Amino acid sequence: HERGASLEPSHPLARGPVASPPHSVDAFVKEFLRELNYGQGVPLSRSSLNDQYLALARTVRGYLTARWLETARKRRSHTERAVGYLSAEYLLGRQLDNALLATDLTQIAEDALHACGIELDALRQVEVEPGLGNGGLGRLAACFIDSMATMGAPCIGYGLRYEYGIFKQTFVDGRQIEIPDNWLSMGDPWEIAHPEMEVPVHFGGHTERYVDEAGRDRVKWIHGWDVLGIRYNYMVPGYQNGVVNTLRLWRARATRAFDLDIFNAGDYAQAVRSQTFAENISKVLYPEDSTPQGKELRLQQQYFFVACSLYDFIKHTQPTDFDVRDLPERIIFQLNDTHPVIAIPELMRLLVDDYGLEWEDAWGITRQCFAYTCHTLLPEALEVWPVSLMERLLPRHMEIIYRINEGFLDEVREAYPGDELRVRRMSIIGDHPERSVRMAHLATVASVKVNGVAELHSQLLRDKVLNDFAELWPDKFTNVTNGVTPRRFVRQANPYLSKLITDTIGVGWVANLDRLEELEVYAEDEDFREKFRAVKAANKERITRVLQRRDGIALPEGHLLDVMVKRLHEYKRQSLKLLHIVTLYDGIISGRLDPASVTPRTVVFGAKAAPGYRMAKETIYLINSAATVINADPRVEGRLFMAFPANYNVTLAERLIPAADLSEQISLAGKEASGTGNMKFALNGALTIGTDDGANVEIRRLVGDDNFFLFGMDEPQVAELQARGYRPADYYETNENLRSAINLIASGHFTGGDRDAAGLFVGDLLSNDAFLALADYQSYMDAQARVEAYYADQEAWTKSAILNVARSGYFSSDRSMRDYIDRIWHVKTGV
Ligand code: B1N
Repeated sequence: HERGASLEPSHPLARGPVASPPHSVDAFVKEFLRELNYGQGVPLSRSSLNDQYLALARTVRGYLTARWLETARKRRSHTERAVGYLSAEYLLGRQLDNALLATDLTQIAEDALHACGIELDALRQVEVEPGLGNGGLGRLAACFIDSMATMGAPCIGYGLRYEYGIFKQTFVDGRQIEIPDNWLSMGDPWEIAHPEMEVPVHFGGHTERYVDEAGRDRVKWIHGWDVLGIRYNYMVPGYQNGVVNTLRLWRARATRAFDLDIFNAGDYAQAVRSQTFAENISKVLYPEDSTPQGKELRLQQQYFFVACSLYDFIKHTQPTDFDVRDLPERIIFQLNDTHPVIAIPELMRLLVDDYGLEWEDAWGITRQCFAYTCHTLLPEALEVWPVSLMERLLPRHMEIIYRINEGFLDEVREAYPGDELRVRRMSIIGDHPERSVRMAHLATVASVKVNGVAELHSQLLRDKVLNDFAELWPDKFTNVTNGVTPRRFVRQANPYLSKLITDTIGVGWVANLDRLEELEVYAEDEDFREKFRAVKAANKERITRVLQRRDGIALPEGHLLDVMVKRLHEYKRQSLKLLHIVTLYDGIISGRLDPASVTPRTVVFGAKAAPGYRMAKETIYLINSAATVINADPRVEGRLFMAFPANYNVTLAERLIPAADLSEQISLAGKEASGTGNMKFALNGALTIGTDDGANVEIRRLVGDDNFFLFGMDEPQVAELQARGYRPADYYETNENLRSAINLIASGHFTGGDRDAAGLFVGDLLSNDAFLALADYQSYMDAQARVEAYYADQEAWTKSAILNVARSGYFSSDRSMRDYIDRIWHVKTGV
């Protein structure tokens, strides 16, 4: 990639903008109008909202650019180790507010736009959030890169620039319909494309052995076909610290060979079709959360972005005289789940085939360059790729995996002579139901460290899922409990609470969240509690306006706001939440429950179902159906209300979570690896009703039992019940309220008399109930009764809510990053 200038790189003119534009309203107006006039090519008087948004975004980006170039220059000039965060998903959310906050330009932008007759808030609404992730895993990646920038840690995020992110959800007659998320259609002002920086990526073909000049046996990969990786850069600003890191996402483009086909083959239409084939690789995000489908295109995506990223790191971020033997001193690649694990054989291929290193040397290097985070415990979520597919798509990588496995299994045999059963369990290659590569095993073998995402999860990884590996390498396993960025999820999402906090304990907490503990004493301060309640009330008013405008939903006033937002999955048990509401409703309409005795409550759901996940979609339909019937039934006397706004996303989360009183974290114990929504709610002063699962365990320990509604079996009890033989029908038969609620659903009461519509849901609960909703039902109902009683005492509730905020500083993703840095990465921080 030729540089285009003849000036020395050190020449002042060659070094980029010397400084950002001044932080003043006048300067901002000038920059904004320049972007509008010269960038969009319109005068203010004829500009559309989209013109104005794009100009504003570019203006703010302009303020970041000098810092970004400076951060990159500093990083190039010394050779300290960096983190290469490899993730197939980044669920970034809207960028504008975050960039304004990072540069401390919010007020200036507001005033400057005002001078132009524009409301900042109107432009905020124009931004389409980049939804390049499914749920917690993708959002975690976004929080982590935010924290690394804020801590001044050297990090490049690598991923895929999907043309279509997570689908847009709508409801038609209560059923989920997916609409393609064409997020780029209005232009993305935050990305910087480099179409000239193409990275070649190869697929298919076969391998050949040859002897090189030195007489050594070597392997050549004769590729079947190629694509090009096109680089897109995004700035990742630290919070008011002058650091701007890089997120680099890759788009697939056809090679010129494809273009040539147009002339050679004579079949123009076919040539264009094959171009589309290559470019399909970065077309769409797979919408399965937790249960990946073994689709060929998905493996292509994984290899594509990882191959681009390794190549880019070695060739474009390191000096030209860089020696690959020094890689471990320069980089640690963090594998965000198994999705990027193909990077391991790819690095081996680069070192052995391209750089000519001996196998053992290459393996020694590779084993120092990766660390692996596992995000699940569900066996069906552990990625495996059929050997047949790997051989066809990545024949050289398959050979390398076999060789890694040979060496590894020798190690196992040496440690456990004669234990062939263990060897088979641990092998990177599995036999059932077909020969396949177990990506979690490959990751564990090659990584410096393997971590789970909450204490319980890491313990279960060691004791169950990866037990053999933990026995062989006990020191390899560690825990890093997840966290969330306080910039987006407190400071931006909850400006009222943020102001109250700053007024009370001063500035500085946004980048040092432990300081929230200074709020603890104010739980006893009546005046503070009053203000705290006023914040909640204001946030409820705000979400009421948002849902009215966005969804036409009219929230009732004065209700307990009970929120369950997360992907729709059986293990998360939205079904249990539905059973709770239906039980209350059933009690009221059957006369067993006086509506006047029911705490007025609004339950808000937000959840997308994977498009092919039938049970999840039936559950959505049932929730919507129940909402329609319950909300319209006068016998309820307005004491229960259900809302299910479609298309729950980061933007809605930012509005909804600060308004919540009650956070629903009710997964079956042992199934939710961590959860991160749970942390966002606690930090915004909601009380949790939850099981002993994932990070709930740590939340409860920190906020205290008195400020958390625990229910349900714990993980050992679950394991015990399942070993005994779980029979959901037993619970149905012996629990009258439960039976009556299920019967009401089965009767078709909510589905216009259609019993079949509820059939799948009810049938499964009674005969299967893989996630033991019925077993935890009574305990959940009892806990909800405790919620009602406690909520009646507003002073006590407020105290608990304040203590949740004061004691949740631990859940900052800054703390998670500190833990990764100290235990795994060992990189330097500071600006
Ligand atoms: O990762 C989050 C955790 O907080 C959640 O508990 C966990 O469920 C989530 C395949 C996944 N685990 N696995 C996925 C997503 C997409 C996909 O294609 C798996 N997501 C999680 C952050 O640690």
